[in-house]
Amino acid sequence: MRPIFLINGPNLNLLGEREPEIYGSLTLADVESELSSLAAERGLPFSAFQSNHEGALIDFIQDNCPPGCGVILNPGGFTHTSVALRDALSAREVHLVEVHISNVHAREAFRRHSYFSDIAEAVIAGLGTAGYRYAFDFLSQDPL
Ligand code: CA2
Repeated sequence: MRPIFLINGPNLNLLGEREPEIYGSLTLADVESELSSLAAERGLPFSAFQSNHEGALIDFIQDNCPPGCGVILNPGGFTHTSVALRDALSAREVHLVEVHISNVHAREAFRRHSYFSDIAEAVIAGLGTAGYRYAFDFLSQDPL
C-alpha cells in the first residue's frame, strides 16, 4: 500500500482567494479534503503539506516520504528555481507527479523550464485543480 503525499509550494495557500481566472476558485483546503476522501475510500495513507519556505518543503520530504511513496508536487515558483528541492526528491527515490494548475507553456517564457519534469514520472499542466486528482488516480494504481 503506497502512501501518497500532496505537497504544494509557495503561494498555493492563496488558491481560491486571488487570481481565480488563472488558478480557479477551489481553495487548497478543498483540494486537500477531496484527495483525503479519495485516499480513505481506497485505503491509502495520505498526507498534505504546503509551505512558502524551501527548507521546510525539503525537511518535510526528508522526514516523511519513504522510498517508493507517491508524491504529487506543485512546486509553485520553486518549479523554475530550486535545485535543492529537486535534489531532495531525487535522493528519496519517490514516484513523482508534477502538477501545475495553469498551462505553464502558454505563459511567460521563464515558466517553461522546470527543475522537476525530468525526474517526474508524469507532468500535468493546465487542467486546473483537477490535475491533482488525475495525479492521485495515477499514483494509487498498484503496481504503477
Ligand atoms: O500553475 C501552477 O500551478 C504554478 O505552479 C503556480 C505557481 C507559478 O509560479 C508556476 O509558474 C505555475 C504560482 C503559485 C501561485 O499561486 C497562487 C494561487 C492563487 C492566487 C495567487 C497565487
